[in-house]
Amino acid sequence: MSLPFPILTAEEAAELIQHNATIGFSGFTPAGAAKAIPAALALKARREHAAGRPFKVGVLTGASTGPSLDGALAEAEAISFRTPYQSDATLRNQINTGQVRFVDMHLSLLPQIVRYGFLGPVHWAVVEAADITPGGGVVLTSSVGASNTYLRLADRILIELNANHPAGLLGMHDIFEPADPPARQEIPVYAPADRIGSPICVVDPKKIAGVVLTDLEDESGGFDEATPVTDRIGQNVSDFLVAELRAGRIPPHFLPLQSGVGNIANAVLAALGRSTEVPAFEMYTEVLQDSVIPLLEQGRCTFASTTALTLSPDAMRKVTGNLDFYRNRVLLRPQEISNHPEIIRRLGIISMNTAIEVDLGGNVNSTHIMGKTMLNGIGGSGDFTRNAYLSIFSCPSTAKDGKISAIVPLASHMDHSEHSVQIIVTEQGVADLRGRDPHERAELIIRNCAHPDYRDQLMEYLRLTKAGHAPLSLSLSHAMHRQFLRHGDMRNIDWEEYR
Ligand code: 0RQ
Repeated sequence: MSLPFPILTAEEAAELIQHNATIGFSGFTPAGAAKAIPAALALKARREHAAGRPFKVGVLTGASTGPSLDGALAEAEAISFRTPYQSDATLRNQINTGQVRFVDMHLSLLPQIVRYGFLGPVHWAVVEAADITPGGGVVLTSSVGASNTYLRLADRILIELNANHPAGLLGMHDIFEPADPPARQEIPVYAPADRIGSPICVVDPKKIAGVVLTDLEDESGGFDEATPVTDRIGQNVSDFLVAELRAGRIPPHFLPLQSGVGNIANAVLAALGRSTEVPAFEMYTEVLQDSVIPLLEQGRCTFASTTALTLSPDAMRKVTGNLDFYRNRVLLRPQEISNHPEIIRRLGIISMNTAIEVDLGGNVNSTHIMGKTMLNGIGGSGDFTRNAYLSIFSCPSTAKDGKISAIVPLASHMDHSEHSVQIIVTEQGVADLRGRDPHERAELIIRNCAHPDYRDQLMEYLRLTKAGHAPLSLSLSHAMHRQFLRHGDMRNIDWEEYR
C-alpha cells in the first residue's frame, strides 16, 4: 500500500526538528520507544554543538526509554527538560548535576498535565508504529504510554514505521482518552479485559510530516539472575498473599495484580506462579515483564492489561509469533487508563512495588538516594500504591554490602506516605501495618523486616523517642544517614554522637 506521506530517512526527519522544540516520544520503558529519529537527532545536536550553535530539546515520553532515545540524546547533551521518568545512567547524572531539568510525576497524571498545557505546547510527536493507514490510522507497537495524547496534541507528527513489529499487533491496543472536567465521565473498565476504546490512534493526516521506515528490536535488556535474597522476598510476598486468601481477606478467585519493574517483581511473580494455593490470576498493571509470559502460556495468568510489553527480544518473539493467542490475553492501554486511580480502586488491585528505603512509620522512598540523588523517578508506583486494595512494598533489608539499612528511622525523601503503604516485605519477613498505630508499626517493621545487624540500634531509637503519638526525634531521625555520610557505614551507631 502506498502512503500519502513523505518517506524520510531518520536524518531528514531529525533535520525538521528545531532547537528548543518540545517532543512527545513514544516509549514506556524501552517498549515501543522511538529509536531511529532520536538517535539521528542526537547526531544533529552534536553537529550543531560542533558548529557553535545551541541545540537542546524538551523530552516527554511515557516512562523510561532505551539507549537510542534517552541514552543517545543525553550523551549528545541535547536534553534541556525531561519528564516523567528515566533510568539512563548518563541522563541521571545530568539530572543530578543540574544540567537537565527533570520533573518527577505520577505517570497517570502526565497526559492530562500535557493536555492542560502546564508543559507548554508539544511541537512534535515522534511515535513508533506497527502500521499506518493513508487516512491517519496508527497501530502502535509494544507500548501505548502517552503516545495517543502526543499524537493528538502535537503540532506535527513523525512516525517510525517499524517492520520489527508486525502489523498483526492490530487489536492488542485499546485507545481511550477521557474528556477533561467538567465533561469527564466514569471510565467504564469493570474488569481487566474490558475494552472501552479504539484499536488504533486516529490522527489528522495533515499533521504527519513524514514516515521513517525502520526494522529495530526494542532495547529492553534482560534482568539479572535471581539471588537468594530476591527469591526469599518473592516467597515472603507469595506466602503473605496465600495467608490473606485463607483468611478470606482476598476473595477465592483472587484480585488483579500490579507489579513493578526489576528482579524483585520477577521473583514475586515467579513465586505466585509456583504456588499451588494461589488460583489463576489476572493482572492490571503498567509493565509486563518476561516472567509473565510463561504464566500466560501455562494459564496461571489468565489476562494481563498493561501499557507496555517490557520484554526481552526472545520473549517479544514469543508474543509476535503467536499473536492469536496473545491478542486474547493481553491488552495495551494508555498509561492514563492503566494507572488510573478510579479503576485501580474499583478493581481492588494488589500492588507490589520496590522501595529504596522504608521508615519506621511506613513512609517509603522510591526515588532519592540519601534524599538528594535521583535514581529513576516515582513512575507508576504512586498511582497504584495510593489506590490499591493491598499496597505492598518490598526491598532487600540492606544495600551496599550491609553498610546501608533499608529500614531507617525517617525516610530521607518521601514518595509514598504511611497512609498509603500497607505491607512491607524484606527477605527477613513481612510487616502488615494495617490497623497499627505508629509505635506498633515501628516495632513490627524493626522485628519483621530490619536486618539483624540493625535491629538493636533501631529498637534503641524507639526507646529514645517513646513520648508522643509518633516515635520521632528531630535531632536523631536522620542520624543513620549522617553516620553513613561520615563513616561509610550505618551500623553500630552511637546515638549520643548525634543528639
Ligand atoms: O545501586 O546500581 O549502584 O548497585 O540503588 O537498587 O537493588 O538494583 O533495585 O533495580 O530493583 O530498583 C526503587 C530504584 C529499585 C526501582 C528502584 C541502590 C542499590 C543500587 C538500585 P547500584 P536495586 P532495583 C513500575 C513502578 C520507582 C518506580 C516504580 C524504581 C540501586 O524499583 O525505580 O516503582 N522504583 N515504578 O545499591 C542507597 C539505599 C538503597 C540504595 C538501594 N537504601 N541507599 N542506595 N540502593 N537501596 C515501573 C514504572 O513505573 C515504569
